[in-house]
Amino acid sequence: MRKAARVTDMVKEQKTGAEIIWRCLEREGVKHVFGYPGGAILPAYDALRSSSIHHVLVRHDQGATHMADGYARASGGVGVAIATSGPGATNMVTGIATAMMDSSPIVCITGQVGSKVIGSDAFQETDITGITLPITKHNYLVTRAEDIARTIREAFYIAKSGRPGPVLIDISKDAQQSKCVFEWDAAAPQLPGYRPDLSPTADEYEQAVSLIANAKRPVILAGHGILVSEAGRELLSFAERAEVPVALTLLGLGAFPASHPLNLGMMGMHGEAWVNTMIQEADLLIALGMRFDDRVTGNLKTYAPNAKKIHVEIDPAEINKNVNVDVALVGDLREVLKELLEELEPARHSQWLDYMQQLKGDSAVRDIQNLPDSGHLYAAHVINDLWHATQGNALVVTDVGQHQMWEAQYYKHEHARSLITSGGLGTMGFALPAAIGAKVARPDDEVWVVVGDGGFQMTMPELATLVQEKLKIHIAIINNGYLGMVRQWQEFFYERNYESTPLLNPDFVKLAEAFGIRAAAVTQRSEVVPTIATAREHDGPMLIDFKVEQEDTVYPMVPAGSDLHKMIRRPSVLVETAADT
Ligand SMILES: Cc1cc2nc3c(=O)[nH]c(=O)nc-3n(C[C@H](O)[C@H](O)[C@H](O)COP(=O)(O)OP(=O)(O)OC[C@H]3O[C@@H](n4cnc5c(N)ncnc54)[C@H](O)[C@@H]3O)c2cc1C
Ligand SMILES: Cc1ncc(C[n+]2csc(CCOP(=O)(O)OP(=O)(O)O)c2C)c(N)n1
Ligand SMILES: [Mg+2]
Repeated sequence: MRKAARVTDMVKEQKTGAEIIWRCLEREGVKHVFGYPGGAILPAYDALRSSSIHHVLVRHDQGATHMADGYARASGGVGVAIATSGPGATNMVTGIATAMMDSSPIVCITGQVGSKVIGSDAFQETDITGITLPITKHNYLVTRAEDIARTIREAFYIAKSGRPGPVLIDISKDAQQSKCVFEWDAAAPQLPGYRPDLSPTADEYEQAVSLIANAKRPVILAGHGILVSEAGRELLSFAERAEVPVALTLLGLGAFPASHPLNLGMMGMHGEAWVNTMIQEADLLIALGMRFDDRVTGNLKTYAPNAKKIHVEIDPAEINKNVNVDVALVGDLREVLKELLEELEPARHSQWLDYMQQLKGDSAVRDIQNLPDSGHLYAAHVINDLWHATQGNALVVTDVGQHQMWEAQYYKHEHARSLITSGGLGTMGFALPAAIGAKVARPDDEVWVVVGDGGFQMTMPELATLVQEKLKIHIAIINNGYLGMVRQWQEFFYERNYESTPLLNPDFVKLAEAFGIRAAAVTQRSEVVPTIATAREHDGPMLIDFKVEQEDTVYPMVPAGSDLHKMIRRPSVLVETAADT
């Protein structure tokens, strides 16, 4: 009897490549995948029946990638998207580039034609590893079942370690169909050239501590890296001990509580005027997990001219890429902050903080929230009311455009991972699918989509996915009848030539109802709060079409390439109106 058992042990069980895909994903802890089937990936779909993993059927392969991305950003884990070869794979390109630009860890699995016909223009063949080479952290073409397990393990490791990013695995149909022995342990990643675990030297730490100790007008620039490395607590201790105000990038919002007295708000093109002014006048910038995007710096030649700069960053390629720095600390932010905290002496910068209050006061009189109610429905009002109603506790997923900037300005983010938005690529159509991914990751959280009337129409078929998955997600369309952000650029820089920006929109309420989603239109300010309340109380998803002021403008604005302090502010006539009241 015992002898028979030993013999069975020795004859290792064979599995198809398709089965191995699911076994590996299960071992990686994957619970949900987002995908769309087709011929070259059908063996994998056939083998799904033996898996505990839940497959979310999307309505467009691009949606699958944004959902995986939203899932990753909401959870801190890795999102998984699946598509077939050819058009399925190419439809993923925008979502992969979006994840790459924002360092979001996703693994995309695509089917490929049989290995024997690769290169023959076979039906639905496309060179997706070639196409995605510049927009993935790494990618693979797998043509043997024996290589699937190792590749999937490596892909997950690469996607989430170091600076996170998307990894694509293209698996030929015959690799999915053929059988081999599945050995998880033997498939451990072997990546000798890959070094995601760098750390600074003692000398570099010393230089940084000395710069911080000597600064009179320091500003922390906190970015997305804080959220990635889960360094929120360390950031808080650092800022409080050294008494340094914290400016945030768009992707860093939520990394430092909005209500904290040291929180400055968002920096950059549509950042608050006081934030940009303080950056320009600082004598030390402490950049933490942010990459000095051009939306953040404006004209590099005049950027923070009198400031020494410290850059804490995990990716050595980011050091001195856009802005030359005095000290670079290359490593994981949380680890680096912990080390810095050991050495950091308490300090006070009361004069500098008084100056901040003074600058804030000047901006407050220009703030639309403080202006008399003109009877118009402004997007800023809608978002401010949404913030009040949800007490800042919702997970908001925004699209790209003016509404995205108003959300960043008027929804005060208290918590990490409470805003998901496409920053680097600025991908319209991101919000709805990304919110679906986020809700799948955090089913108990209140999720709001804030989306423009233009961007919504790019991925609105995913409403069907939302309904099929029975997800309670609320959608606030900020409907200004324009491709608003482009219209704003035309207003400022193209003599109001509104070429191709007015939108003829469908009836969004009827559209939602066609999907079985409750919906309402709002045209008056008085209806905003009650309609938001109705949505929150409703036992299911709800779409609200907020018909807002059509030619409204996001202020302040630093014109692209201009000096950061040269912002276009809200016209003075409004300031005078405010001062009169
Ligand atoms: C219409 C529009 C307007 C915009 N306007 C603005 C604006 O006014 N202000 C603004 O800020 N942005 C704006 N953006 C967004 C902007 O384009 C960038 O996406 C954003 O500034 C990038 O923020 P980030 O550098 O924090 O994040 P990322 O681009 O995600 O960079 C994060 C950095 O952190 C590093 N990192 C990751 N993990 C770690 C770790 N564990 N340890 C250390 N480092 C790590 C990464 O290597 C990377 O360099 C706008 C976007 C759009 C679409
Ligand atoms: C896929 C894609 N195409 C084009 C653009 C350029 N673009 C940036 S903002 C914008 C207008 C967005 O309009 P809407 O969704 O209505 O939002 P609004 O600005 O009006 O709030 C456009 C066209 C983009 N960012 N993404
Ligand atoms: Mg619009």
